[in-house]
Amino acid sequence: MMLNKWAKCLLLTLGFCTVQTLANATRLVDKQATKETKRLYKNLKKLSKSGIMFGHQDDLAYGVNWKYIAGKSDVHDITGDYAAVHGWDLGGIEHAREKNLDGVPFDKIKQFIIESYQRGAVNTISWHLDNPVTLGNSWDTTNAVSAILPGGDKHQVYLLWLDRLAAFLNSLKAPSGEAVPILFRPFHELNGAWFWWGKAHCSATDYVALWKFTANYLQSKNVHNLIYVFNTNSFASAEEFLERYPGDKHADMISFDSYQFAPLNATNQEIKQSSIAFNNSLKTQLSILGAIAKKHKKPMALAETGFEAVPDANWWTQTLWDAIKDFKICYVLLWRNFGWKANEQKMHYYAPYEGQSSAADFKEFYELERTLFEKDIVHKNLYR
Ligand code: BMA
Repeated sequence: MMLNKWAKCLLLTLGFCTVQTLANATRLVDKQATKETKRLYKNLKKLSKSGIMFGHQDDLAYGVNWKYIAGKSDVHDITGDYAAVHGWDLGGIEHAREKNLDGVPFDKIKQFIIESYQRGAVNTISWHLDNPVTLGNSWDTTNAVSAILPGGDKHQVYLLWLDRLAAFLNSLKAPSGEAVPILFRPFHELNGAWFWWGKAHCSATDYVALWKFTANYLQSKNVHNLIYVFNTNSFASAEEFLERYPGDKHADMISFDSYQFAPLNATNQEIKQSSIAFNNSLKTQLSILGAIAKKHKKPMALAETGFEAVPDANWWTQTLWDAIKDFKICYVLLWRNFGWKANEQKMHYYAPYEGQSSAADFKEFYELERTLFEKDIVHKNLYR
């Protein structure tokens, strides 16, 4: 068939627009992102079609009743496989400390990040940094955001802290020389009231300014291995989720944190009730997030979740998986397995360990076709 000049022109324009739309959808905040970082981003979007990666905070460093045993992991003890996503926290790096706020040495974090990257897994980093005004911890809610922005009297302090953060991020180099890509989730749970960068303690304008300043400054320090993950805590509406969103050009992924809570002495029936309510609330939030993700063309994640000490034996398949299975999230990350918290007189862990009451159900969860652990993702070469 012969096409006239106008038809050809129209087809070319349409083709160009499609290519442009695809390019926009895979463009990162950091225009100079390394090629491994770009590939990971592109592959994460693809991967969400085949399943949901399982993640665990500090998984390789310690677990319930053990610390720093090479190769050990509570998840691996039950499933024979490692998590696909490893979460780490850099709280304390701002003071050039040797250990993070939970006592994990930064050189070990670095080693675990590099090793898991070499195996083909994914790493994500949060930053429970101290309050720059009082030097209290992240939970010291003295107003501080405006003080660290340009012109604020703690701006220089913040620059020093960012320099230290940048140096650590730049030190995450594989033996072959490239920087390990990181899903970076700073100033997380931003709509909560508990951190100094939380909603009640700074204006939306200042939060967004802090977000953009941080991303630009890190790039000016040659940090080009980050995928920027925007993160709220539980939310009730798209408006709430987006209230402090920095804009599509300034965020690569969208996510939220949501935990299940029940009183320590809850009866089995109360626990089941709470699991049903949590399952419903996750579904509601994920459907809102799904619509936002579609509109803004961003991959999405459940960046932190869990039910402390997992007192519900079928929680993995019946509550968590049932809630997330129909949504295109890239990953779900469970918080850390600390063990006995003496100051609070309770167990603090979110993934099961061998012998824990939900371990059998976790194994079933592992065996589901669409839950992705390390062995499911390594052959997909996420960095190529
Ligand atoms: C919290 C708890 C704390 C920890 C903090 C940062 O949810 O696990 O014990 O200090 O995260 O990792």
